[in-house]
Amino acid sequence: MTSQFPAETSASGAFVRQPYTFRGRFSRDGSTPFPAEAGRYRLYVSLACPWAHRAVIVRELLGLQDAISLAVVDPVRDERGWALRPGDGHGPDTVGGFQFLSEAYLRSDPNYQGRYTVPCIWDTQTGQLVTNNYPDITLDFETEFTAFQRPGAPDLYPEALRPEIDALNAVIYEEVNNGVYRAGFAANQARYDEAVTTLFARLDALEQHLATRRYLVGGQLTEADIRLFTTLVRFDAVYVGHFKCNLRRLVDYPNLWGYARDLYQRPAFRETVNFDHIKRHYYLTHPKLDPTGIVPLGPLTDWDAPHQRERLA
Ligand SMILES: N[C@@H](CCC(=O)N[C@@H](CS)C(=O)NCC(=O)O)C(=O)O
Repeated sequence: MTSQFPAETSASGAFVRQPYTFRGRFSRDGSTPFPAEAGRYRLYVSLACPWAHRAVIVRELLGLQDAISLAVVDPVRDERGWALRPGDGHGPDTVGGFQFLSEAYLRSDPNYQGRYTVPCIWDTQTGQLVTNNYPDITLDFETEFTAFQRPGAPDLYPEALRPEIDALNAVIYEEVNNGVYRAGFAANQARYDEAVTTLFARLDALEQHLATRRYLVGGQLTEADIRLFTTLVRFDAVYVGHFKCNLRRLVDYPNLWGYARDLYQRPAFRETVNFDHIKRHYYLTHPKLDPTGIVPLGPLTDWDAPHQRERLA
């Protein structure tokens, strides 16, 4: 049984994420039990989930679709956890044969007590989960699956930029990616106030940062942009209302909003954004936050409006 909350609340009322359980790493040289191979691994995601969305975008950008198969869960999660059922944009799990994601977790470890989270990767050869540790997944796609990437695939994690990318990722994770969850799942006013204040201070700083730069780090698209994008694209649709992150909207930040559209207007981003899954997941999966089960129709947002950020290239 899983509760509606993705993690526990501490005694102080703060939202605390659970640690990851499956932490296998892929290797290009076979130095780990999971060598990078085409056709062996299957990525399980929810298109609603910002952590899973990163992996979906990177898989597309790098052209790994034929090497790593994809299974999309139903966006609405009940007490049985994520389900694989026929539907729009998702379907039965023809490879793993799972009806619920819990089956993959419990087949890998019958004593597993944690949450059944996406993203996770299933090894069709050994019949076990390799990892549900999302920060490793994109980095391994970028650095260990190079032999299977499309010709001309971008280097999203260039060695020279790694210290800067890692440092920015750490701050953005704490204050933005997880910051919206800390606001939404805060159990008291003080923890909510803290999370929202910190979140918007960081968005204000990023707004300045992006005034003169097209990308976050090094004048090129990197892992850092993908991690920020998956929170920004959900911001006005769910975090402003459902998580009460409402000091400002994304559309109120000219640079952040232009930056988000610049990314969205590329196929690997646009084709992996599913606002229907995003809205139905958040508004229907946390009845404590939104007991009516009514999914808002808006906002009406023009993601295709010209962004004019080429001038910063
Ligand atoms: N496993 C990670 C991140 C991934 C994550 O939170 N995934 C969510 C969806 S956005 C999930 O699968 N939740 C299922 C659950 O909590 O039962 C964590 O909780 O820190």
